[in-house]
Amino acid sequence: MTKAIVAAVQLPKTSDAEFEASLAELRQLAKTLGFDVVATFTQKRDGFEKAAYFGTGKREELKEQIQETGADLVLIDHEISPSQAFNLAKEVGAEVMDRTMVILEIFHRHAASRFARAQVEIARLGYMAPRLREAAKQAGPKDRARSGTGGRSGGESHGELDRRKIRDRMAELQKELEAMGAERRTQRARRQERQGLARVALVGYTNAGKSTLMRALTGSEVLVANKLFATLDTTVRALHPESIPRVLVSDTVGFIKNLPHGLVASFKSTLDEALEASLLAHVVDASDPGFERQLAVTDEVLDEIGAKDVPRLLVFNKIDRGGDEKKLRRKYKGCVVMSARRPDDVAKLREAILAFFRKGLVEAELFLPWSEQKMRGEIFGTCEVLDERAGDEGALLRVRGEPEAVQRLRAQFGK
Ligand SMILES: Nc1nc2c(ncn2[C@@H]2O[C@H](COP(=O)(O)OP(=O)(O)OP(=O)(O)O)[C@@H](O)[C@H]2O)c(=O)[nH]1
Ligand SMILES: [Mg+2]
Repeated sequence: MTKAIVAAVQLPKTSDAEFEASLAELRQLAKTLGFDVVATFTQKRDGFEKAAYFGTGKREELKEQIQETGADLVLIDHEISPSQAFNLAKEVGAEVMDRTMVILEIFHRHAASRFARAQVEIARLGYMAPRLREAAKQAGPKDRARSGTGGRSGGESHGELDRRKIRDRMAELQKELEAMGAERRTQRARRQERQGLARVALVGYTNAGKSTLMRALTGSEVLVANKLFATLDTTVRALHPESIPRVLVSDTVGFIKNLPHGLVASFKSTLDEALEASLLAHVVDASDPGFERQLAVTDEVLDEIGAKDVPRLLVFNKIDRGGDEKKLRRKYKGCVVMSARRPDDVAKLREAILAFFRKGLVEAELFLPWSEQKMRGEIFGTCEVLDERAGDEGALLRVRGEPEAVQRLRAQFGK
């Protein structure tokens, strides 16, 4: 198992609690990648050291700790520059990965669909390009000498050639994504035509329980795992048992603090589909001591991708594990506090979602003569029957449904 040291500089603006929470999260990310975290290494500093992130003395100390623990890898809890990473690695004698690289690696391993894989590859190439440039610069004259004997024309260095390959590959992937995007849009349009337009998207910080709720609400078998970024693709399923109106639920990729910018850009299309939803159910892990920060991060990312104005339902999940229900209700008006483990709570969430979509529904009284009983199936299929009374000549029904459907029935059976 790869042994890793989690390391960070604490800047003056970062509180101890925030710093600790972020380190804990990086340890969790490391675990997701299968690393064994053997130590945590920190330094308080006014800024990152320009050349190698940590100050000179601290780098010596880190080197010693690496030798003592036998660590292979240092994980830095910030995004650092290619030259800082390069210099630090060289000096301490272990590989260095920054937070962005760690997250990209998880996305890379978890990407299952062709679409997600292409998105992650673009983000990774965008991250790699300046790092290759740095490596080429460090290799210096030797690199150029090699390129002179390598039979390559035009005197291009390895670095330049690699960078051109990266650019070409990124352009190729971009084209593929656009083609897949067009295909997805047609599929989506067809799906919406078939199933109506009421849509809710489950969004939120990674590991909040979105996929678990997706399963509970729709009876589908999406992946649930106690890992960060278990879900990378948007899945869409209808609420099950079926509801009036029919509601489509989508499960989406989770967010995290300092989500690499390349990833925000490339996952925008995945999220776009979700953001066409009329309602965002923002799922928060209420049992996590850092839930407020996670909530704020999610709000920021949602703003960034243009979802600021989509109505939200705040869902505090995992309350069986901890959290102060009363306080949450007081502070966040209209929120749902629940546990995905309790069927009654899931039913409450379902009701809250339905209540949102029912706002646009209308009610009507219908009279269905006994001779027209074959229409019962259609009425019960398109509307919610609130009340039914039998009379001599037929049944009196009070129904609620989408304006169009109710209008059609009223034209035929209105009182
Ligand atoms: N105790 C408890 N655990 C829960 C609850 N909801 C989800 N979990 C657990 O939390 C972990 C993460 O759940 P997921 O549903 O995969 O989380 P997610 O939000 O989809 O995570 P990503 O796909 O990584 O964004 C799993 O181990 C779940 O079993 C809950 O209400 N209570
Ligand atoms: Mg998930």
